[in-house]
This record gives sequence, C-alpha cells and structure tokens, in this order.
Amino acid sequence: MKEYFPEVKSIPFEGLESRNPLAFKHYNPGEKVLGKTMAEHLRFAVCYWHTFKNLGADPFGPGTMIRPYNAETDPMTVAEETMRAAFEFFRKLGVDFWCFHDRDIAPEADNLAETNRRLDKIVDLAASLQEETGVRLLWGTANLFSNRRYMAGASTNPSPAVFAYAASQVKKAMELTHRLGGAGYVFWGGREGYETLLNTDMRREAEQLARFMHLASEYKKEIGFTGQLYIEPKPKEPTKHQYDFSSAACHAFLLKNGLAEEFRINVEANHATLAGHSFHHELAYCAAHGLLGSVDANRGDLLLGWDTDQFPTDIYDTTLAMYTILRAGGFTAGGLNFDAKLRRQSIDPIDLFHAHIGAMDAFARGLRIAAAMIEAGEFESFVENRYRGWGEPLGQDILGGKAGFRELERYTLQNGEPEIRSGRQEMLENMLNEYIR
Ligand code: XUL
Ligand code: CO
Repeated sequence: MKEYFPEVKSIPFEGLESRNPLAFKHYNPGEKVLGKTMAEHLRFAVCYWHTFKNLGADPFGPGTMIRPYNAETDPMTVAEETMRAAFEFFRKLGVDFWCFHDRDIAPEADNLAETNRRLDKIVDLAASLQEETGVRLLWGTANLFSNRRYMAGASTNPSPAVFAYAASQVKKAMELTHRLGGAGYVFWGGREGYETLLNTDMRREAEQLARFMHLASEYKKEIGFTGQLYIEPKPKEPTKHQYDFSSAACHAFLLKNGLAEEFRINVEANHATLAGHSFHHELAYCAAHGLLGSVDANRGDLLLGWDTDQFPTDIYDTTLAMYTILRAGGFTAGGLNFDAKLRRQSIDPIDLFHAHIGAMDAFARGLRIAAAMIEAGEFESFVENRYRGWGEPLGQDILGGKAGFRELERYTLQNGEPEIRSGRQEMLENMLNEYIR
C-alpha cells in the first residue's frame, strides 16, 4: 500500500531528556493524571480541512505545499488518496480522533444528488479506515460558507431556497456523522452575519437561525443520533459581524430560542481573542454556565487582527485552559481539536508532524501543571476565602431573599464602612509561575 508519510513510523514518548524533534516530551498517552490517562483527558483530534486541504494559499498568492495525495487529476481519486493519507497521519501521530466538514472529504458535484453519492463513497472508505485504525470521529460539520450560493449566509440568507439547500446539506452531514459514530456535530456560523446593516434585517435573520437549529435538533432525534450538538462562536471573519459572536452571545441566543438544553459550546482560542476575550475567559464563561463542550485548540497573533489559526504552543494558555476544563469536570463528548494550520513557508509534510507534536506536548504540559494546581488547591481556596462573606449571615440573607434595600440600609447604618481586602493579583500571578516549570 502507498505510504504518504514514509519519514515517520510513529511518534514515541521519549520524555524530557529527549532531543528528538519527532518525539513527545510531555504527552505520554497511557500515563494517569488525576485518575484518568492523558489520552482520556485530552481527547486530541486532527482537523481534516487545515491539515490535508489547506496548502498555504492566502489572499496574496496560491498554495505553496505540494502533497503526494494531491497528485492525481481526478477529484474523487484525490479524495480517496487524501483519506488514506489522513488515517496514516492519525495513526502515526497517535491521535484518537478526527474532525471534518462534508466538503473537505468529497468534492462537490454540480447537483446535490451526485454530491451526496460522492460523500457516501468516501464515507464508506472512512468507516473502514476507522475500523482498521481505531481512530474515532470527534465531530462532523457542513461547510455552509465556501460555495457562492452562501455568499449572504446559509440559514440567515434572504432567500428561503438557500435555507433549504443548507438544510439538505446539514441533513446529509448529520447522517454521515451518525454513520461514522461521531461523538458530536458542530455548527460554526460561516457567513451567518452581515456586511452592512443597510441591507440586513437582523431580527428576521436571528429567527431564521433559530428555526434552523430547531430543525437540526429535531432531525438529530429522528435519526437516533445521540452525539452532542455544539455552536462555535466567532465574532467576525468572514463577515464583519457574526451572530454567534462569543460564548455569552451564543448563550443568550440559545436561551431566548429554547435551545439551551440541546447545545453546548465549542470554544476556539483564536475566535476568543478576535472577540476581545481571552481563551481562558471563553472557557470560564462556558464552565460557569454548564456550556463547556469541546475546544478548537489553536492560537492567534495579537499583532494581526485576523484568524491566523496557529498551532497552540503557549504554556500559559494551555495551563489555564486545562485548569478550567478539569475543574468543570473534564471532557465528556468533546475534546481538543487542532483547528490550526501550518504557516505558508512550512511546506514539508513533516511540518505537519512537528506542528501537532508541539501542540499535543503544550496541552499535555498544561494538563500536568493544571492537575498540580488542583491537587494543591491554593487557587481554589484563595477564591473560596475571597467570597466567604456570602456563606455568612449577611450574604445568606441577601441571597435567600430575606434582606431587601431597607434591611441592607439598616445594616450599613449600623456597621459603617465595610472592610476591604486586597485581591492579591500579583501574588497569584507569581504563584502561577511557580507551577509553570
Ligand atoms: C472557522 C472555523 C471552522 C469551524 C468548523 O474559523 O473555526 O473551521 O471550526 O466549521
Ligand atoms: Co474552529
């Protein structure tokens, strides 16, 4: 059988002393941390779109990367070879999961029926490769943003016929995800937003989006798909304003439309920073509201205002992410999907290994550090102590509805100026640095 990554057999764990760039220094899949293996905690997934379909094109020039699985001219042969190359990569890297959009895995034909036949053929192959390798599907999704028909959005389009096309596409993508035993299904808003309010009816578009989500969750039940549905927030790009702006905006949308029970959030690090939030903030918001679902693990560049989708290597970020995820109970259906792409000059197939090894090690390190922080409990007890007044009579009376404005005024008149205490930010930041070794 053809080998697409002949330079690599598999990526071993060699530990801290190793200088081998094609080995893990921190990610030791079978090692137990807080009662679960690293692989069970981290649930790493490789994304199909950036890893196998992105060849380094940017607005200023075409792709720079030449891949052996792209050599044939027949698009279905390319699709099949790419699928084989992908599973060879998953297996050699040692990840348990993958993620895809419908249009990543099979080329779109000029009509829906033929497009779906092509998808069925490729999914047959994917199913047999899953069986052979034991690699599983973390989530599937539909690309409702590349084709020109979606230029004004999919479900939020001014035309119901485009809504219908998008619905047909999601129907199929959900069936395929179900067939591949996917643990989840993602909705990222694509072009669900606007370029100018001069041509946009925002209220109507939000209603359309809500209707679409209801249809999707009804269909999910109809076909017996038990995977988790996710919304992936992003504030802008490709549109100037995306309706699923941030976790809080998605939460409001879900609550308003009676969808909060059906959906969780897929937090993407670079989308958080585009929204003016930290990755930590978006995760903490989701954790606080029981919405934490899955993660698109990547990193932006704060000096560039767009979605650079770089591989995550920042240990502070991965530590705070894992600290928040662990404290929220860890992943159930979700995991860490590397929605990240190589830089345009990283043209060799081996760069795909370097990128993923670094990202997996960065999260493994974050996991270990976060576990140590949780075991020591210093941060948790600091926060608990900071709010202890709310467990005492005054706090309890306020929360329990026993104290209104009159009672609180009486309390203040009797007790005078409240005692105030330092937030100790610098001390806590120093403490964090002591864990990050
Ligand atoms: C776009 C993005 C998507 C979603 C899946 O910025 O993150 O790749 O993750 O559609
Ligand atoms: Co993403």
